[in-house]
Amino acid sequence: MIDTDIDLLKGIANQLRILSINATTAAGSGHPTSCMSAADVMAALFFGHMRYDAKNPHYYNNDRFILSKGHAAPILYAAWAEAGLFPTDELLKLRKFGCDLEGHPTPRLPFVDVATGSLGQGLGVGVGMALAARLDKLDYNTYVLLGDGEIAEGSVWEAASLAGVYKLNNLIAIVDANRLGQSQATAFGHDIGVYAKRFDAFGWRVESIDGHDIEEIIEVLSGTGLDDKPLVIIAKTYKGAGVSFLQDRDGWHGKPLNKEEAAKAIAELQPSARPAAGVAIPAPNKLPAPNNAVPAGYPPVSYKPGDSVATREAFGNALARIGETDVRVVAMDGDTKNSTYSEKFMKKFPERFTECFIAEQNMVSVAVGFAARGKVPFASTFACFFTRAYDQIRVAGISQANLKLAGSHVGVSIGEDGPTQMGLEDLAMMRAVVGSTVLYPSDAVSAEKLVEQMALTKGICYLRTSRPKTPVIYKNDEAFPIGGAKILRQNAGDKATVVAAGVTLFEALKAADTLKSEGIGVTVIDAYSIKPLAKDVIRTAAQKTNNIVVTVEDHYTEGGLGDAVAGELSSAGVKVHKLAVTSLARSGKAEELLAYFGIDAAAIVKIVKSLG
Ligand SMILES: Cc1ncc(C[n+]2csc(CCOP(=O)(O)OP(=O)(O)O)c2C)c(N)n1
Ligand SMILES: [Mg+2]
Repeated sequence: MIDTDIDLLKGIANQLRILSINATTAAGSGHPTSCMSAADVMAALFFGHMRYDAKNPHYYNNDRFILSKGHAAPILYAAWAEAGLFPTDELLKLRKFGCDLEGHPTPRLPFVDVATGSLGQGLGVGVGMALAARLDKLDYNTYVLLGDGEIAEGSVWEAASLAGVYKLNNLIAIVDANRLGQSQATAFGHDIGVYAKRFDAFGWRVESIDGHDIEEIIEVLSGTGLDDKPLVIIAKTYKGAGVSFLQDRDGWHGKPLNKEEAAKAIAELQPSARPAAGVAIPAPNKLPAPNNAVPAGYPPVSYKPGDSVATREAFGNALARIGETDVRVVAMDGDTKNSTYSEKFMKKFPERFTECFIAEQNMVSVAVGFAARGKVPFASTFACFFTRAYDQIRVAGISQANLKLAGSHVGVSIGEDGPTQMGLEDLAMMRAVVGSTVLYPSDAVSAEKLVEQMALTKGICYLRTSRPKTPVIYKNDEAFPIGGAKILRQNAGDKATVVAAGVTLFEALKAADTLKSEGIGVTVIDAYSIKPLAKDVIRTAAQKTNNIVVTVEDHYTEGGLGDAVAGELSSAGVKVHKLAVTSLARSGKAEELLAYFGIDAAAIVKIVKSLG
């Protein structure tokens, strides 16, 4: 343990309060009182407990700190400035355009691993990081600071549950229990016992303390890792602590002080404030660096033409295959691994697989945590269930997380299970994520090759896989670059260009055969890369078919393949006729449903014949 100077830490806490007030007053916005309740905890963590190289925030064995209550960003920035990473003057640029000290933390800053501010997400990310530490045999701890209002989020309890299940004694949650939320008191106010009982029930070691008593904070922090449970510190605090006219007052959330108020507040804090300069921050242990090497290549794919394999099964095969040479690959699932086939990876690499149970929001956060530690996480479940983790996916976009998602059981082609199990909105949802890549293979070879591309492409990549078996149509050495498409049929004089992906590609091929027998030619394109779309390939093909394009997809009509094609090509004068699921889906046989919703070969034949 560090030889702790409690008075110095108390002084640093006030210094952090002053810096937070000054920054938010200069910005004219922000959350000073949310910073102030956490100041003693922050001072104790950053200058009396955590081990890290303050000059190198990315160092692989630094303790990690996640500010889950991201609106307290100014105090996080102040802590790193006081730790010597950058001059404290910079703090006065808080929230200004062009400055990376944004309103809520983002990984534009070197000391921020993941974006926070959408409350309830930090603990799940912390679970992922704590699991990554175990996998990499590193001894850093992961600390997550949460608000008491924030822990009303269900995702917090998904994370708390998994941390308890996996006995993550390298994970520490600190709840800044300041009694107040944004618009009123929290549901339980200062009834600390409620929180204590809840975390206890989830398998955590609970310490309830006075969150303004540095000695107590340091003492309970020193108990980190003493048993096999994650540790939660419920810190009873006061919002606006340290300033008489702010402390414990409702109505001050998210309000900066004006200049006069700031001067008054600082006059109260300054006498006991002390800069952190000269505080010796303990160095992390020197342990071997984790192996996160990009592989030189992957083992070959081997299917036989005529094999019938569902793309979801090819996804599982691919994960198990690329995992052999790509040590960065880890996987997680939400109790659907025998349906998504991620169990193929689990069986081969059990230590690199995390069962997240039926908690998809947390599964995505866990994956984001792994990604922040240099891993390439593949999280899989039914496509439809990613919708409930959409906020986590959205924020992962802001984090520019290297996150891989595989959604199976898409569209009405899943058949009998019915509409609650059908992913019919996933293309729209995933396309809208900033910086995302959206892929939709039709056969096993393309699925396998796209999984390789996902592992090698930075950022959020989504793979849409299907339930039914489909024939293998590509050769094992075919390449599937992101942003590409395959022209499978094309002849001079073709009447229309049919753009399809996944199961509807086979409907398009069937339609092409039928039409051919009637003397009508159509170009057929496999648009396996939905975002980015191979717009040049499609446009050039369309120009040869009088600018007539038919899109056909097993997805609701809004935001899917048809909209992607129309959006890219309308300015080129291309007319896009969309075949998609346009009304509420229902149970039935896959073929019946494709026919009923007008996305089968017969529907394609009909529309092509009807076109000018
Ligand atoms: C998911 C989500 N819902 C709502 C908000 C808006 N919001 C920001 S801070 C806040 C209150 C947070 O209270 P608490 O967690 O107790 O933090 P404190 O400021 O008291 O430390 C709310 C509702 C948000 N940022 N994220
Ligand atoms: Mg609060």
